[in-house]
Amino acid sequence: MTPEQRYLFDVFGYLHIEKALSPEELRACQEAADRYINTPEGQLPPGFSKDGKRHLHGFAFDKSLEALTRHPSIWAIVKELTNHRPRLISGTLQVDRPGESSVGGLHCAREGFGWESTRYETHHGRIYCNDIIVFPYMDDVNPGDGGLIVLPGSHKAAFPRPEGLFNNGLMHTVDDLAPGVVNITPKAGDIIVTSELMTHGILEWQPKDRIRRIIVLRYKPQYAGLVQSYPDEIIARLSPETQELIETNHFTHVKDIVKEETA
Ligand SMILES: O=C(O)CCC(=O)C(=O)O
Repeated sequence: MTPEQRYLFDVFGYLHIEKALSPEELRACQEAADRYINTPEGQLPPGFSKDGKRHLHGFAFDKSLEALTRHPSIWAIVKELTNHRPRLISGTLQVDRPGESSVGGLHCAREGFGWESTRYETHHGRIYCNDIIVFPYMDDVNPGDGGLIVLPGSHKAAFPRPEGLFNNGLMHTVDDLAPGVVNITPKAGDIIVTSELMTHGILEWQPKDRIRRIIVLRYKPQYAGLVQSYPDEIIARLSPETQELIETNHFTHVKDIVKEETA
């Protein structure tokens, strides 16, 4: 994690990494995502299934998508935030289609799972956070399109969010955006990194002729979360390195993949 990334993540609670994917990586990911999206449910490989806009285990559908889980643009960040004990707990392909997208009210781990559930701290000049989300974008999001909204700085909030603030937490379009809430508009190939402690939500998808494909990669420390959250058929498709990434381990164990040098 560079000093710039550390400063911005600490102040705002999220990072917007522009052009994280090369044009070739992006094209491969878009094609793979489309293959998953366009395959009828009954013809999907074993272990995959769809739940509305969520395409479960999307990261495992193709090697181009699997590569996102340790992409050089995010790997040093994921390692630092988990204190070098990373575990990928899920990786869903999520699709917003014209007319189908559902609005998501403001929420965060503190509100959903209790104030004591999730930590954000700094130690020895490094950031620690035990619930991280990485969103690689396969499509452009332009101002006015909708999509992800965040309340910058809220990852460090010390007080519960009063119910009435920010339109009671419900905003449908950018026109409803309450002061202080920001709509993030990444381009295809950008990656957003944030924490579940960040108060965030989703605006309705407005474009009539474009979709929004994102991968929702969730990481926790390797000693937290469910013991087994992947079907055997999904695990069998993964490279040995990704299999290590999804493993649970004791907190003293250092995974081989963590020893890899990246930017
Ligand atoms: O759709 C998005 O941009 C955000 C998704 C999200 O917040 C989630 O999956 O928890």
